[in-house]
Amino acid sequence: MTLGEFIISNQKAFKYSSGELSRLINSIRLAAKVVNHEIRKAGLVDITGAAGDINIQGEAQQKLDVLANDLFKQTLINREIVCGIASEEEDDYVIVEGQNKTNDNKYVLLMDPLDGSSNIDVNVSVGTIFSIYRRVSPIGTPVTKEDFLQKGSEQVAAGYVAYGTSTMLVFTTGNGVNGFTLNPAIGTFYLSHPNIKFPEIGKIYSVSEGYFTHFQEGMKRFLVHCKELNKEDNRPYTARYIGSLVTDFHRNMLKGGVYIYPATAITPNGKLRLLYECNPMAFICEQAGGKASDGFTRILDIKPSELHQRVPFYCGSKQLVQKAERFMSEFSAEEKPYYDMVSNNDNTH
Ligand code: AHM
Ligand code: MG
Repeated sequence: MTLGEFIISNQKAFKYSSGELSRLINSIRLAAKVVNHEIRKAGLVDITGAAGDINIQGEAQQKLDVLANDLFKQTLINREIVCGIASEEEDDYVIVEGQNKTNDNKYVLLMDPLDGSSNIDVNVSVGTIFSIYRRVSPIGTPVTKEDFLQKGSEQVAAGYVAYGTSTMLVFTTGNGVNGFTLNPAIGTFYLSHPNIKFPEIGKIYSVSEGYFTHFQEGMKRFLVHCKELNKEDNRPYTARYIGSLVTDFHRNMLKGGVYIYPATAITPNGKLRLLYECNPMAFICEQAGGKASDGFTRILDIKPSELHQRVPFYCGSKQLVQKAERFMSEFSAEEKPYYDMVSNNDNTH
């Protein structure tokens, strides 16, 4: 079954079936194929000049994350399919107006157009993450910040594109998670992973342990626990950290594991962005039977206050996330204010 056929046959299962959401997913599908095409040429940059340089046609080359942002934005704007866009690459949200300066669309889209982009130069997989909400402000008026600052539990759809050894589009509309693999020869996504479910018990942990010294006590003890020998519990676990959220998440969802970007003494709110990294992944995670929290609280229950706010992120197989949370509440509950009270919502890395 192709993605196009899937969308048509599942239209009724989409939360809102006016066809608008289907058209929006279709637009994402198109943009994903264009971005995929650009990414697959990335290794040739060495021949035509590094990003930021002047290429042989004398044109300035765009960095791929900026290019991906423009491609997704333009596709959505040209098709007049959303009323607003927020992106990791944009300081503020973008109001999308139709040709007559009005816009009757009801959805806003938030995205990280190219996550893990520092991996591009070394030929490692990257991804696009997106999150879709129904606007809360009146239809026909310009979108407001409140349309974007909704709890993750209000998401209508969320997904990611993994540009890996193959290109996959994985998404949920609140009715399970399905994965589609691109056949590059004909440019069509096929349903390859229907109804994906996280293995409840995983064996993989994905944490950047290089920051160990900056972690809270609970996280340190959890990591020691992961490495201890315990046959009943299948330990020691396996460490896998690519540093590309989409790729780490995707592997863990298929094989069973937990991804954690915790609070550190240097980055008290972690690194990842709540609105367009953690919320969409948390929605997919829960829809696949997994669990996502900030170590204490369910991600989807957090009321956002800023477009680019960061949050510690624990996400994956239920039992592993629960285990990490137990270590956090036993040893770091006292330290929790160290994440709550320090504001680290700037948009710089
Ligand atoms: P980015 O949005 O600048 O690409 O940062 C997000 C990425 C995630 O994909 C990845 O898991 C994390 O940053 C890696 O960070 P670190 O290098 O600190 O481990
Ligand atoms: Mg990112």
